[in-house]
This record gives sequence, structure tokens and C-alpha cells, in this order.
Amino acid sequence: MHPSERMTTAGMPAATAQITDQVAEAVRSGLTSFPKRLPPWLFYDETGSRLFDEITEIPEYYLTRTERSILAEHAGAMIARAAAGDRLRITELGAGSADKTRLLLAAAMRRQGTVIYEPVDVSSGALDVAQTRLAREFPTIRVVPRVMDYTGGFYLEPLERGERRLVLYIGSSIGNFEPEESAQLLDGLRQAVEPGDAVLLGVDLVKRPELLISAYDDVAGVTAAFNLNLLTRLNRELGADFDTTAFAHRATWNAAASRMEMYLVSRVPQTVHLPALDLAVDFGRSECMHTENSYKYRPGQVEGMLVDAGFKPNATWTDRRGWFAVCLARAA
Ligand code: AVI
Repeated sequence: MHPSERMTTAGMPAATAQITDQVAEAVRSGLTSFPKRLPPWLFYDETGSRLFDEITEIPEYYLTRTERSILAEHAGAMIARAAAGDRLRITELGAGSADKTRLLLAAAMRRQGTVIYEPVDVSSGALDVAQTRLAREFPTIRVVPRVMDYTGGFYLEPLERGERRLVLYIGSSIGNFEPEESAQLLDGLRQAVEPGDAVLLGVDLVKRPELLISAYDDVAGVTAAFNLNLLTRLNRELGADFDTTAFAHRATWNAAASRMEMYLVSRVPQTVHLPALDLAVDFGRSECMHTENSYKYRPGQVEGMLVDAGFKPNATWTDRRGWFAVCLARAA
């Protein structure tokens, strides 16, 4: 069912009703907090996922392009190091980055002829798309999708004899979690894998604030549309009456916390109604509602996070400008 068809929760399939409840709870708690906030996972409805794909192509958003260049140059070495003589099974957290994953899968196929690829995502739709695309491109690949909300913990299928697992967490996705959440995620991952298994983590590095700010506030306004789409989603799913023209997109660099922050700023004093939550919310002029943090790391910082979680860093690759890092570590 398309989300726009969700008028009420009565009679809906249980899974859909549950997702709507999760949205309702997050929105109620965020809009009744001070300062107001909405969680970044709300960005990714159908339109938001499409807008994010567009963001990865805009000139200012260097992240995807830079990480892809690192993978294009070093995929063979990454796979060889991770495999350490064994057959690799590749597990990826999030199925959205299949485009870059392809470079690693191709390197694994060259090395071992075939590969078991387990994309893990909360959305079965995203997994279906990844599976169809990859099966077309790599006829001998075995794609085994897993629908799982890995932020709540991991369950990974046991390996077969002679196999070693490489878990991919690329695309700077870890940067959207708070430090304690990312530490928890890496701890959970360490507990779910076997000693000797590997993780490949892609992270964005600290750089000049102008570069960071334009990556999150592009001239064409794609990131603004991505941010504002959150309000359109609440209008559709919760019957809210957000006027998207009455809010502005803002992206700021918080040097002390080492993160980009995104906000929706109320242009005027206004009251928004959310009938599904039986809630009316007042916004003052220029009041900021926080929608995302995107952490940027210093060289060596991510290796430290991996060590704290029980991994042993093996190698780190960066681009020539030192803008992005891909770090391989092994479960100790
Ligand atoms: C998905 N995530 C890594 C993106 C980022 O850069 O934090 C989401 C994004 N937000 C604005 N532009 C892109």
C-alpha cells in the first residue's frame, strides 16, 4: 500500500499500522519537546528516498562521489584484506548504497567467482530493488535480503565452513547517529559477528565549514526539498496542516560537536494542527525545529570508536584531499 492511502489505521495490515504508530509517537514526542525536533529516519518515505538519491548527484554533495572514488581505486585490496584467504560473505547494513556496493561485489566476484550478499534494511521495498538490480548485473550472485531494524540489535545467519563475513556500513550512515548510539550500534555488531570477521566503515571527515555547509544547503535546493518533504509526509500520514512555504531549510556547522545540523525554521508565528495526534503546535517566528545531525570525524577517530567496540583496525583508505575515509577493521 502506498503511504498516501493510509487515511486511518483501522483495518490496515498490522505492519503498516505499527509503522504509523512509530511515526505518530516520534512526532508527538518531538513536537512537544523544547527545542522541537523530528528524527531523521522520517526523511525516507518514497519521495524522501528519491530526493536523497538526487542529493548524492548534486555538485556540492561530495560524500557519495568521494567514497565511490575510494572504493573504485581500492575495492580489490579491501576484499583481499577482509577475506584473508577465506571465502567472503558480504553483509550490508542499509540497502540504499547498492551503487557503491557493486564495486566491492565485483571485486569479490573476481576473487571467488560467486558471493553471498546479504543486504539488511528496514524496508523490504528497498531490498527488492537492490536484489533485482544486482541479479541482472551479476548472474552468479546469491542475494539473501534480510528485513531488520538493526538499530535495535542484530541477528546474523551463521556462516558456512570456510566463510568469513565482511559487514559493510558505508555512505557515512553512522554519522546520523549520536555518539552513544553509534557506539551501541558498533557494540551490537561486534557481538553479532565472529572473531576474524571484518567491518568496512565509510565516514565523512571534518573539512572547511564552507564546503560542509554547501553540501547540506545546495544551490539547486534539493536538500531544502528533502528537509521540507518531512512536513509533506506528516500532512499525508497524520492529516497535519503544515504550510511548507511557511518554513525554511537551514544547515549549520556546529564545530564544538563536530557535526552538520539541519533545521526547519518557522518563517512566521503559526499554529499547526495534527488531528491524528489530537495536537495543535505553536511555532514562534524564526523558531527552529531540529531534523538531522551529520557527524564529521577527525582522522583516527573512527579507528578509536572501532577499538572501543572490540574491533582491531586493519587499514584506512582516504581520497587525495582527505575528505572521506573508509576503514577496515577485524573483530578481535
Ligand atoms: C544518509 N546520510 C549519510 C546523509 C548525510 O549526509 O548525513 C543524509 C543527508 N542529509 C542531508 N543531505 C544528506
